[in-house]
Amino acid sequence: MSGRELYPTHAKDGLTLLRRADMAMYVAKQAHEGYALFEEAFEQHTPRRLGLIADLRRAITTDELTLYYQPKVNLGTGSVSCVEALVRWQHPAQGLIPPDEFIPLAEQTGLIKALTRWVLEEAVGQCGTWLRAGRELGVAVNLSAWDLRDVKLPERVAALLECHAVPARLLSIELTESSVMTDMRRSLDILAQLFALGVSISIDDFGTGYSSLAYLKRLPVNELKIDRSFVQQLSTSVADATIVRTMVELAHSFGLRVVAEGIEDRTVLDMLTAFHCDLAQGYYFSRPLPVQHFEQWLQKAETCAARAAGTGVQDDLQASLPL
Ligand code: G
Ligand code: G
Ligand code: MN
Repeated sequence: MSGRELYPTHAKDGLTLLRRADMAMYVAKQAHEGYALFEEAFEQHTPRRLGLIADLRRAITTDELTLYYQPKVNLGTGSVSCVEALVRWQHPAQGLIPPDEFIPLAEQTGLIKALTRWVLEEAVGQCGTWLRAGRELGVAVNLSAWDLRDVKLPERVAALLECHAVPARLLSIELTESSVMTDMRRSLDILAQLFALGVSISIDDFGTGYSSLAYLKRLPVNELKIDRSFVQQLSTSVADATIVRTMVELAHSFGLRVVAEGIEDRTVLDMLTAFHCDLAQGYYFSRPLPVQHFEQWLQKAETCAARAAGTGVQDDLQASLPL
């Protein structure tokens, strides 16, 4: 990479160029990479963010991270067959920090690899615990673009499943289109290995990317998750209703399962059922909850469903919201 390519794109004056090169070096060192190119996002490294990076490194190895679980409800049976695991950070001084704030930091510094490893270990462990308690519940984990460049990932996932005696079909990996596109060739190779293990692959935020169709036939995929931006105005926007109905048909014609996310009311749920959507996830059923609260919610939902057997199961799931 010659200097000419960086100037004047990365800065117009020498001082800024040097400062930005310095930031890139800092990021490269943190990520244990040979080099990094400056990105606008690095400018957001305020002292607070730099402090958080150091704290995050510690948080991954101590007990500060935790997983919340949100159910995916099967619209055919009204039962919960899987959950999405969503990471939270209980910072000792700053309280609960949402993933939107620390996942980008983890990605910029390379800490994401250790974070994902922790999330996978915890989620597969929990899946095994449920399984041995007689509850077969699939668990979905979110991966970032960085994880798809990690050639060791498939063998680590295989070892993890074996260690916790969890069948691969109970683990699902959620990826966004853009994370797959970042390095298509390497991502495809890693995805193919995960798929071959029997792990389920899900495309998250479906419909928000640019390349929606061409890659569907090339990727090993089991499930599409329709982005909540299309779902939330389903009952008021004719265009969104058309888009969602078409997406469900498209997914089914590829032999894929469809999940709609962001269901917040009954009207939207009824429309999705009419569209033959397979699974639904959203605040209408439950917010993401810490494991004990999720288990309480699930128990209540099942009790209500059993009591009202034959009547509207979804009503009962919703009525049993614990929070
Ligand atoms: O509940 P919610 O605020 O949890 O999640 C916000 C965003 O953070 C979502 O886009 C979600 O995909 C992402 N996210 C949540 N948990 C994880 C995780 O364990 N790994 C990665 N890479 N992203 C996550
Ligand atoms: O991008 P991904 O789908 O992984 O992220 C899931 C995110 O969606 C999490 O932040 C979760 O808290 C959020 N979420 C789940 N259900 C709903 C919902 O019904 N409404 C809204 N606004 N957000 C939701
Ligand atoms: Mn997700």
